Amino acid sequence: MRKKFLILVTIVVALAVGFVGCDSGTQPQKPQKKSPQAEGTADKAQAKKQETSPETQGSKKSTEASQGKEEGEEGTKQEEKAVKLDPDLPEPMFVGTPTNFESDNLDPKTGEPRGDFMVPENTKLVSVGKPVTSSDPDPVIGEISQVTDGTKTGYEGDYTALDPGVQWVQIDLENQYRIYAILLWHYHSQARVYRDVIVQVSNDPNFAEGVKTVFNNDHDNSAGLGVGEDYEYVETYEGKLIDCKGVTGRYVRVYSNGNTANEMNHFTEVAVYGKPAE
Ligand SMILES: [Ca+2]
Repeated sequence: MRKKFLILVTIVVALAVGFVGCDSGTQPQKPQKKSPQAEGTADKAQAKKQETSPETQGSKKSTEASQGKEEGEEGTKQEEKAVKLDPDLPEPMFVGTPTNFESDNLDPKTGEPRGDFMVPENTKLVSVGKPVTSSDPDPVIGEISQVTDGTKTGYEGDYTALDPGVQWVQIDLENQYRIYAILLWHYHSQARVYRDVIVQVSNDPNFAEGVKTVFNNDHDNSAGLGVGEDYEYVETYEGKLIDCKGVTGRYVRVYSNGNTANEMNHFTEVAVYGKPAE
């Protein structure tokens, strides 16, 4: 009896499977199949969709989705339109590729033109005249306010010099900014490499938390802030341009640890380019 019943069940199941198979067409697996390419495209489309505004996503029907996406992308492009950073540069103090210094971690692009650097439209110089503090409150030469006085020539008297060892200057931008570039000048009237150049951004004036490191060329951790992967570079009139990628913060701190000519830490100017953070 039980055997008959089992056979009956088997037949019924077999018929049912066959019926479903016929009903769904000759390629029952097709709807579940997706080529890796199609899958990738869908993922990308989904990712793009998430990048656009929630309003666009919510209000548009699927038939209007592509149109809505284009509008969203255009809107984003307009907001973040890139323009060439055009910093005010001082006159060069020497020409040619400098060689009279030692560095085992020197930027291989040393001596090459820097080229254009793009920033979002309406990015402004936001550091001039802003308050400066430092690890050495009594500079050997000059005043720490010279770090943001807008003067960046390589002449004597246009820099402040802090004691030997690891020292820093810190700028209070007085508001939070999205920072896109920092241009940094030490003493640049001769070819020099400043050691352990580390640039950090934070909303904490004590740099105890929320610290974002935007540049670190201390490749042997001699400053004790961690190993950095950036190159050492030679000071020139162009300043060192640091790509900050829109990092947000109110305070900028710049470290150094002597240089190839002497143990002092000379700061000529730190120029911060950004837009108010919303
Ligand atoms: Ca200055």
